[in-house]
Amino acid sequence: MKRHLLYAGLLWIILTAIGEYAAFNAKFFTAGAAAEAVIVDDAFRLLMLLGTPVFTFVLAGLVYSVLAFRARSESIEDGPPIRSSRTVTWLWLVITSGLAIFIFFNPGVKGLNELNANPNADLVVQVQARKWAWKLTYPEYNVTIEDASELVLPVNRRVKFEITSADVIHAFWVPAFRMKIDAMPGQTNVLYITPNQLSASSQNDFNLRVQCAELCGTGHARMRAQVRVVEQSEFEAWLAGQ
Ligand SMILES: [Cu+2]
Repeated sequence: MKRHLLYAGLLWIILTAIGEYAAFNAKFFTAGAAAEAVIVDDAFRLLMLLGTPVFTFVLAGLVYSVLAFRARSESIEDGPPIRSSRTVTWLWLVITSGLAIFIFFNPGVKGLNELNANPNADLVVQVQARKWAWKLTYPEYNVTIEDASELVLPVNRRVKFEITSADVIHAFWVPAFRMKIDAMPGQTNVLYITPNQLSASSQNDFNLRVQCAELCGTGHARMRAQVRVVEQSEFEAWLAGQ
């Protein structure tokens, strides 16, 4: 028994080392383009780091048991019954509950607070989704764009998006900003985003575009608008031209 625990434990440590190395170093996504993206990416990485030892614990137990306790050809009898261990049960309960409670507060409550607590914004953009287009309004500038082909934003300004829908449930999503929220009829959902990188001049970046992320009918996949992040002066010039 001691020997089995030792081997399974070693397997757990090795798998955990490999998993943590990957979780630390893997590039899960392409580069973010908003201040909020850092918070989301850090949260994702923390969850990977915390989840890896739990995953490899189960994997090590499973893989080791399959190899060490497999039926030998000369025996088709059941193995000896497994008795539960109170210690193991309690340890499992306490450790995994502790982890769940920890991530509820960090990155859960802490991260949401960082994203949403500050109600100040430099710019408001109202977004109305419908089948199958985005209508964008800059209320402070009296500019409305029906069927927007692009969303133009000033760099390093905190933008408050007020998102709703004219018909069914859609979802506002910009991958490079890491932010996504449902667009629902009769309700306004709010997202704060601070783009912190100018868009490259080459367009058609599928990471940097508004994409509907809630299946809403035949035009769903085409329901998108390129995001263009520009300097404040260029932004104002663009507004004036609308
Ligand atoms: Cu949609």
